[in-house]
Amino acid sequence: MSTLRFILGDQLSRTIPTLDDLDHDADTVLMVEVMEEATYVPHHKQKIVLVLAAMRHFAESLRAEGIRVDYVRLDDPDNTGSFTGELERAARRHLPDAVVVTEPGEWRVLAAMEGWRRQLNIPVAIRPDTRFYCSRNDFAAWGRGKTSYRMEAFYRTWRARTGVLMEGDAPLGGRWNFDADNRKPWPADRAPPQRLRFAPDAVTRAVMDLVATRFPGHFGDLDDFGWGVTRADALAALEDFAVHCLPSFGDYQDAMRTGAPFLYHATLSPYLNAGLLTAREVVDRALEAFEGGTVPLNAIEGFVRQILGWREFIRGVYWLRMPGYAETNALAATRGLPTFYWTGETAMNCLHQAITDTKRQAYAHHINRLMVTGNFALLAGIRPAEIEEWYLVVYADAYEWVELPNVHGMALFADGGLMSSKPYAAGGAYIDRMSDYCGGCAYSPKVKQGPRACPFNDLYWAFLIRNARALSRNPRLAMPYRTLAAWDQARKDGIVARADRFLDGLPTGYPATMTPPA
Ligand code: FAD
Ligand code: DLZ
Ligand code: SF4
Repeated sequence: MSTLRFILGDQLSRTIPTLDDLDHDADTVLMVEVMEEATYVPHHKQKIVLVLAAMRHFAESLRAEGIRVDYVRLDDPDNTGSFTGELERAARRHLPDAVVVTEPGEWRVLAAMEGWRRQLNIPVAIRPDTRFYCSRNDFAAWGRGKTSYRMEAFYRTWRARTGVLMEGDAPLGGRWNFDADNRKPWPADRAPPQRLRFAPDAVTRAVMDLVATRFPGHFGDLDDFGWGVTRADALAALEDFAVHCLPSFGDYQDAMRTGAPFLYHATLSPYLNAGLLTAREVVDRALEAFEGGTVPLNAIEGFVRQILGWREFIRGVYWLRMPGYAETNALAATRGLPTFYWTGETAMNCLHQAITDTKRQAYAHHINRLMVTGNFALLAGIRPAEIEEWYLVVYADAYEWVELPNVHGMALFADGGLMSSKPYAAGGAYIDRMSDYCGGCAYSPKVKQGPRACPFNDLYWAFLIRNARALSRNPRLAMPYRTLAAWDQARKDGIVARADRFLDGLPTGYPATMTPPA
């Protein structure tokens, strides 16, 4: 019995179920570099480099174990360009008795996988992905009967189930949530920490050349590529984070600072999502640091919440609600995406900084994603599909299972509150409090009208006015709606007119230098 074991670019884990029961003598592992995966959205150049270089290294590590690997490169002249085409070709080469895969991270790919049995005419086993704390079935059981899902409730249940940061039935330290301690702005005199980055090796440099030649019109710079591409790199990044950054992770979790995109964040999501690290080993290493006494409770709880809470919850919502989840547009948002999302060329310094960091590093931390680029898209009423595509393109860690609920549900409220109790809408004062961006901006959050007025302020109030029917009864928005109720109609009309004038003046669509999606 020979089995063809197909491993995708975000399944680079030795523990991937595809490799369970591998027969070294009879089986072949298949890995394929295909144009379809690089172009179904025009991914950031660094994301393509990271995935392809990590795939090549992973294949080598399997070969070093004596495993037979059939690896198809992007520039193979016979490459058909798709998972399905390459699997068909490989099945003709190897004549396997069966194919084994692990469920993918995107609905689009699962739909293709489900056709493989018929197309290949041999058994195809799609195994559940066991690299998460919460299986799709367990999440479905937890969500049964609920009309909305809340991360906090999920997180408490899973803390109790796993025993992480628990003292018997109670949360360690007497509280489930230390978020209130985790909102310190970055002190002006504090230097950002030096972060561990990785110099590209020969394999990575060859992929960088390939990407520069084949995808010149994709978003993003290659010059600063510093991501790890091997399991050893990912473990080193985890170690560096646990020792040097985790102790301060909580305090400055929401802070933003010019020219310092990483601060004390883990920068581990590209490795977790590609499979170079598992959630359990990241949480276990963080807990070990906490037990060693170097990490305060607000930091470890804040970090565990991100992985055991948010990451698992987001994945659960994606698989429970897809494919219909992507189709909702609760706030009827229809504007095109401003061109500055691709170029970074805008006088709004917060957006300029967040987008420039993103171009340079294929990274921005959570608050930049949520409260700068996400907040603008929410307030401006950008059509969900357009801004969702942007998020899927620009980040090294972006795969639809994690990108979509974060954007559609958390940033845009396009699901009407299925996973958030209110939209994350904010004016300029929030960005001013949490960053140093406003100091270097052509606008000021303190100026309410005229050419220096921060556009976020009118956009914020105009958003609430426009969406009053959908949002004014939300108890968590009672305060701003009370403020609005005290304003006369002429004042409100003026705000909406100024906001519309500002938005109507923004060019939309891809710049001429970029490749639109295939
Ligand atoms: P840290 O802040 O140090 O957090 C530690 C880890 O927790 C991360 O590595 C990540 O695995 C996990 N995590 C934290 N928050 C979330 C979350 N909301 N959802 C899922 N995992 C989380 N994350 C992605 O991995 N891919 C995406 O495509 C993605 N798109 C996002 C889009 C928007 C609009 C928003 C608001 C958030 C998005 N996130 C996404 C979540 C989060 O911003 C990133 O996981 C985080 O910035 C990654 O950097 P880090 O490793 O330094 O994270
Ligand atoms: C993101 C990506 C890219 C750019 N290229 C490949 C590839 O050539 N081969 C591959 O197996 N995977 C690639 N990936 C990751 C896939 O897009 C990812 O595995 C699917 O979206 C399923 O989650
Ligand atoms: Fe952003 Fe407004 Fe601050 Fe400028 S003034 S950086 S636009 S929040």
